[in-house]
Amino acid sequence: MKVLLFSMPDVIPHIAKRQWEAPNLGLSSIAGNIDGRHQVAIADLVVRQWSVPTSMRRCLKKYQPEIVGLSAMIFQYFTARKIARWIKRERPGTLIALGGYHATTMYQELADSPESEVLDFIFHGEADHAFDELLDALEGRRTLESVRGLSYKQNGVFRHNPSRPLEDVREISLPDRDRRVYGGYHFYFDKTDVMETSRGCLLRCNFCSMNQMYGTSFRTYSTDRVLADIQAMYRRGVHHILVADDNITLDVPRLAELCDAIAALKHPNLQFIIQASSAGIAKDASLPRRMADAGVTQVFLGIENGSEANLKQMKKGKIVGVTQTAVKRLIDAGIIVAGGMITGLPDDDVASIRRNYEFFVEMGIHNVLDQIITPYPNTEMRQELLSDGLVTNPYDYQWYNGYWPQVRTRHLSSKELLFARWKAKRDLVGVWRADGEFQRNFPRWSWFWNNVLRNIIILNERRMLWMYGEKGRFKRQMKQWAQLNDYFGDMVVDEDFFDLDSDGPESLGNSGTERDFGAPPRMDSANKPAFVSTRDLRWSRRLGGTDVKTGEPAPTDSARVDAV
Ligand code: B12
Ligand code: SF4
Repeated sequence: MKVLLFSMPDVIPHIAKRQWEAPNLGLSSIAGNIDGRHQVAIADLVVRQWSVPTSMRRCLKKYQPEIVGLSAMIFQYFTARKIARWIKRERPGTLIALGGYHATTMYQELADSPESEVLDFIFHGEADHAFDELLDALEGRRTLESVRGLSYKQNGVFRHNPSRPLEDVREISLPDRDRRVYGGYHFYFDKTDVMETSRGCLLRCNFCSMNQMYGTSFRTYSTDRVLADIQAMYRRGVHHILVADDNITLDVPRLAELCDAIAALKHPNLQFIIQASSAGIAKDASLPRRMADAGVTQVFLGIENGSEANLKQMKKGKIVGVTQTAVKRLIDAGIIVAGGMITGLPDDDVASIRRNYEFFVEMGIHNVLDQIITPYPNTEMRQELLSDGLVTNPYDYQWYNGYWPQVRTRHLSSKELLFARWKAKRDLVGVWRADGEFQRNFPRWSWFWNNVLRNIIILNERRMLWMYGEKGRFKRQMKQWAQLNDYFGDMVVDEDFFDLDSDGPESLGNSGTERDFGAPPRMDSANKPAFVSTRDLRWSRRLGGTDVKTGEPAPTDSARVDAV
């Protein structure tokens, strides 16, 4: 069959538009596991943001797909459904499948919504093998009913097959990056790609969607497979790699050995960004050095907050001390630290928000990646915020990307929260400078940024403040950022939300959109998380673990996962 896979173009305001444009790994993994008799093309629309409709039209014309697959996180679904409608209009016979995080966490609600009219298939969970099974079914070699993790239509109504057990990662072939139709992926203009060395996480941070995909589990790829993947990318001229693992530091000895094996490849200029937990990094004093030797130049640390009370609210544990240790050791090893921050917790006020930024700045974090707590569907955090009456936009998910506030705190309205965060970041972090490790790792880009772009931005900001004042500047910038993902020229934004002198709407989202997005998430009306009780138990059994609801040791296929 002819298959065309699209990832969505939507980006977030705080990862500057042209700074980082990475391919979607999930789609390459699906392509790598599809039988060779099918023709597969992958179009990552993130590298065609300025011409989405034209690029799609060209792809449809060139590849004449019989089935189109769309990959979307929650905030990207808004664009995905427009694309689905658009394809059905342009090429009515084309089948459309939706997969990824939004489909996985909300497949039943999506199936019940009017929007499901344009969808033929919804995948919940991993689809490395499931998509190939669907193609088999469409060619009559098996039944649709036998494809686990698939929802399909029968007489116009969606039927949901049982969820899929977690894949045995030994049976997942390497991603096929040759199926991509575009090039130009980059990180600060270095050619970039994405890989994984493990899947899953054993922690239970209550705002995270991840366990709805993998349950509470941790599966690791073999060192040979990881090295083969790196070699394949290196041969393609990729020297900069994002490791997509949720928490690569769960098994510290494995990570250290993996680093040694990568260092032994002796590939010059190989650079990695990894995501890690502070506790994992702090566990072994030799780890940052071994990571640096392997080429790890940047670590994204899930720090989230400097307040013990806020950390407790997010079920992050008491990590302030280990965070300080981890950050210091990484900086000492010459590694850039990008600190993930979550703000806007129920008891936050202007002072506590500013204290949190100070905490990050004092530690010497190079890059503060700040998000406002977001009530992602079917997460425990959403339940808590809803029952405390703090969610101001429960259903208009296009704004659920961590930048825009979907909540208020006990002291700040959503609008005040957005402004407090905007101002704290400007006052305390300021216009970022590419210093130290950044300069060493990206010398040309750092020079251009520090000497040219940064000065232009500072001058422009001064001019804007002089012309419009602080509130005016805030309003203009927010309006511009809110329209960042308007690829079809039809996005409606209520500007009053950014006007600090007007009472304005309570949130940026449209409260009338519930019906567009289907029923409220299942957990919104349930006492118990239905999702966890059915799927996680099945996954736990398959992996030989115990009931995740009891809090017993979680399932893993790695024998020596450190206590977390
Ligand atoms: C890497 C990553 C990123 C990278 C993205 C780079 C890139 N192009 O890949 C970066 C760091 C930039 C990033 C940023 C963000 N991310 Co992110 N990210 C991830 C992460 C850790 C891994 C994704 C990945 O590659 N997984 C490995 C591949 C193999 O799996 P996969 O993508 O899930 O694909 C499988 C299935 O989903 C399915 N599938 C996927 N697409 C499709 C399509 C079809 C047709 C089918 C059939 C199946 C299918 O099959 C695939 C194979 O099994 C996930 C968490 C996770 N573990 O998945 C979060 C995650 C996806 N991110 C998330 C979020 C919220 C964000 C941000 C909004 C956060 C923020 N505010 O900063 C931004 C938005 C980025 C943007 N677009 O501007 C959330 C999504 C929540 C949700 N409910 O939608 C996740 C789940 C993290 C979390 N802990 O909650 N992210
Ligand atoms: S450590 Fe990261 S991946 Fe694991 S549960 Fe917490 S936020 Fe999610």
